Formats: sequence, C-alpha cells, structure tokens
Amino acid sequence: SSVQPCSTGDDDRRPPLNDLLAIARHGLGLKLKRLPSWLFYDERGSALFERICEQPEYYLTRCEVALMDEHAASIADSLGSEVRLVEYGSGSGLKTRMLLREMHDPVSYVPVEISPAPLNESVRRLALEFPQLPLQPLCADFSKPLRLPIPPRAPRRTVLYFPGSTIGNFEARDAVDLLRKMRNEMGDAGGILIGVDLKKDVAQMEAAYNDRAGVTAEFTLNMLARLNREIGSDFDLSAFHHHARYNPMAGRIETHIVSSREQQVKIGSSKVGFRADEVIQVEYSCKYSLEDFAALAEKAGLAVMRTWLDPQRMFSVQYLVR
Ligand code: AVI
Repeated sequence: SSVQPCSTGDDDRRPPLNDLLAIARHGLGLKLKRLPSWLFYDERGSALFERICEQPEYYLTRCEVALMDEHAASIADSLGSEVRLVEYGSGSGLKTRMLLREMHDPVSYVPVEISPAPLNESVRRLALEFPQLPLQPLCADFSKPLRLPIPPRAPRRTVLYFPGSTIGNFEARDAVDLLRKMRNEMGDAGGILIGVDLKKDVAQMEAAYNDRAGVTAEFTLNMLARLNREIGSDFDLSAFHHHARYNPMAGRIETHIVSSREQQVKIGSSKVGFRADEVIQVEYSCKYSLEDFAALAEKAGLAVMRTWLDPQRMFSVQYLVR
C-alpha cells in the first residue's frame, strides 16, 4: 500500500499545551464561565468517547452505522468514481471502511486529525483492508484552512466526509463558517458527505447524554481532570457534576459542569471562585430537522443533493454540493 507520512502545517495547529492555562484562565474568567469542547479529547477523553458510542442510550453511532449498512452502496453511487475522500476526524474508522468498500476506484483517502496517535492507528488499520488505496494522513486542525496533500492522480472530485454529527458541536454561526470553509476546500465539482443528528423525542435525546452507566458524566468531568493533569489546577472532581439538558428554543443539548458547592479552584498562580450551582458551559450538541439543516447549508452556499436516513429515522447522512 502507499501510505504517506503524516504531514503537518505548523500554523494550522491548536495552541500548544502550555496555552491550556491561558484558555482555562480566559474561559473561567468570563461572567458566564465556559470551556471549549475540544478540551474533552485527550487520550483518556477519546477512549471515554469510544465507550459512550457503545452505551445503549447513545443512539447516534448505532443509527449511523445502521444507515451505512443499508445505504453505503447508494451513497457511493452518488459520489461517483475517482473521488478523493477527505475525512474530518478519524475515530474508529468503521463508517469509513463501510463507505470505502463501496466506492468506485477512489483516488486517495485523506484522514485529517489533530492528534498523531489515533491518526496513525486508523491509517494502519485501513492499509490492511485497502492495500491498493493511497492513504495521505494529514495531522491538522480541521476547523482551520487545510493544505491538502497533492493527490497521486487527478481526482474527478474531492468529497469531504464529516460523519458522527460532529457539526452539531459547533454553534450555528460557527457551523456555517465551517461549512463555508469546507465549500472552498472541496472545489467546484466537489461535495460534502455529512452526518447530522435529527430532532426527536426530548427524553430520547436527553438519555443519550445521560447514560445510566455514567460514562458521559465521566467524559464531561475528564475535562477538569485533564486540566488538573496538564496545568496543575486543583479541581476537586467530587465537588462538580455533569448536567446535560435539551434547550428546545436553541434546538440543542447543552452540557454543563456544575459546581456542587461554593468553592475556590487554583488555576496557575491565581484562584477562580465558584458559587454553589454555578455552571461551566462545555458543549452544545445541536439537533436539526431536515429543513433546519438545509437552511443552514444554504447560508454557506450549499445545497442538499441527497439525504439518507437510518431505518428508525433518527439520524441522517446528507450530500451537499455547490
Ligand atoms: C462528537 N460529538 C458528535 C458527540 C455528541 O454527541 O455531541 C460528543 C458527545 N458528547 C457527549 N456525548 C457525546
């Protein structure tokens, strides 16, 4: 197989880890405290996320896999032949493998991932199953403009694959900006294949973010544990808890870390005070109706060419073009 070494664009990276202190200070210094959701994904957080995907309440992954099981061939037909497939994020790679198995003469596969370890692992696995497919991993932050590696032969089109409803973790305004950036990267003939979680029964959505086994709560609190590990803050994890509720006005699950009591936490050389029940906003998971998402795409200059649903009609994969 032909696997290129991981390329990086230095200027495209997230801030180095010692900037974590500045990020924490800034977010916790705001009147309404907030921390960015990408902070969840250190090694432990990524492992916890994989476990969330296996929880019975977390329907998103199961539904998207069921969707790919039923529709991967039809999706591949819509993308056409000689496609360069660029994936935003790498993850476990199951959905990618389901898609690649059905694709017609793909030119190359470019996984884009910020951390080198999962990137190398996904490439290693794919190389075993697809020895003929050129793999061009790119170690970069997909929310910033990308410098894509030169493809081994001219593709008919570039398709950006963004599964998992990760677009839901961006506020509507940021989601439009990201889609606009993707529109530039895919070029005139290109497309975006994107997983989008759908609005549904509130209890079902809230259960997905409050699993009984408590894995999501552990995932959420890992953000504080990570700060303790990496910037030496002294969050007492037993004095904070996870809280995730659906906000029907905004159409999103909003996840907060709640301070169980009044307390002070050391962040670097200073202290941050928390009132009892004060929250840190840490994640949005936006949910869309098909009409909502088409309107969002349109704001980014994109049209929904096709939509596929899973058998339970809980999750969608959509193909967007200019
Ligand atoms: C990665 N992302 C789509 C997940 C979601 O559903 O918003 C992250 C997650 N947060 C809590 N559970 C899962």
